[in-house]
Amino acid sequence: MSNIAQQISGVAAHIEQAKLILKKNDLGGYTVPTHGLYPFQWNWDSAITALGWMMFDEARAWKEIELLLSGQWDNGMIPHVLFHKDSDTYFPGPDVWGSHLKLKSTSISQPPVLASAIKIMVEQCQDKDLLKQNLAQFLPKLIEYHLWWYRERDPENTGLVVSYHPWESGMDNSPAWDDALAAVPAVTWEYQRRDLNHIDSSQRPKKKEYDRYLYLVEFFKNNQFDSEKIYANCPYKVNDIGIISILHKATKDLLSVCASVNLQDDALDILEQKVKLTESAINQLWCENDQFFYNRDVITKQLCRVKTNGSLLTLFAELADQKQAIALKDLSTSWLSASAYAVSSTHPDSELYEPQRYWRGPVWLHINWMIALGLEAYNYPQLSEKIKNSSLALINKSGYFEYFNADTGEGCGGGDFSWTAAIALYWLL
Ligand code: 9YW
Repeated sequence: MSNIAQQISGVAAHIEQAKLILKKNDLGGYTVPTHGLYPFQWNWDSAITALGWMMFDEARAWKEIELLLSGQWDNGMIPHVLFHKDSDTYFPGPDVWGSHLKLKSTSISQPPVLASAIKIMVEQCQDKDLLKQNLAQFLPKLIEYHLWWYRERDPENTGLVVSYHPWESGMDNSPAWDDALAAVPAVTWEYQRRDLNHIDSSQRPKKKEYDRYLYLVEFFKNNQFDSEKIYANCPYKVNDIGIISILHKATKDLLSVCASVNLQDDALDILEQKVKLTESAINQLWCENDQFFYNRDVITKQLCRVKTNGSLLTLFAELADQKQAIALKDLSTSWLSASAYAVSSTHPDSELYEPQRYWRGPVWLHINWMIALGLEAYNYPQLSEKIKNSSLALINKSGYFEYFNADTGEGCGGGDFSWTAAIALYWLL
């Protein structure tokens, strides 16, 4: 048990509760983020949740990945949501997305943390036969997934992939997307949101955002999911620093897992080149004046000048040079002191900060986990530890919520949440 584990009270009870949450959210091989609000399999949730399963049930952990990969498209994309079974508690469902594959899904992806989760799972796994068997099955699919990102989302080979939807970022209503999203037309048809049946509207995105999220969903469908047409005409295109960082880290992790099993494949050379390309391109997103990596609106070519936590993921990716890393470490220190607990999703000094509205301020544990790993990689163990401790203090105070009010630590969004439980298991076991 780690030091942190001893510091928070009732550790054994927390661990038991976290395991129970994963079991309760298990729908027979895949884990829903939480019942009701999110009744399907989400991409980055599942990757992180598999890590939680790995801490106490290895076979179940690999099963989570198997089911996620079962939704992979022929072009390599792993969708953001897999609609394994029908449910009427979530909107928009498969009909709105309109993909008619055998396993229905959305038509965008999500931050590709999967290969990074798998690298940690490989390190943790005790059952070597199970490991070998699963890797043989998964690695070719993961390679295809990473090739898809670079081929379809960076057709001009810039080193910086583009994202087409705030849902793809996983940070839906982040203020970083406000300007880019404002340029997207709103749908004019009536629809019934289901999220507001579960959660108070003060903790969720607004109608003006949903109107545009839905426009984009229809845009993909009306363009028959054709990558070239979408790249040419999508009214929303951003360089998402969170996705770019997570993809970069995951590609390096994938290459390392492939090397560890001596996998030979020409595609690995392509991935090596993409890693180098991103390393040389990343400074386009660095603002020397603000000492910060920003997201960028690819259509207007403007940086999105709001400080959100996605930028600290450049530490997780080890994309920051030493000088940038010092600046980001200093900023993380002051960011941490400005929030009551852990790193909030938007910097509390921003005028767009809202402590309980989803990605506009609240604290998310899985992001803090990645920031903590990044700080550790840059050799700032004390700050990394502080982030873990303040994150675990949230669970201690409020339980396993989807996210937490950054001013009060109060639990927000869905309860008994899978990735929150998974991160706790990773830290506590
Ligand atoms: C949605 C499931 C997902 C997360 C996203 C988060 C939210 C809602 O919930 O998205 O309707 O897709 O923003 O990161 O994967 O937990």
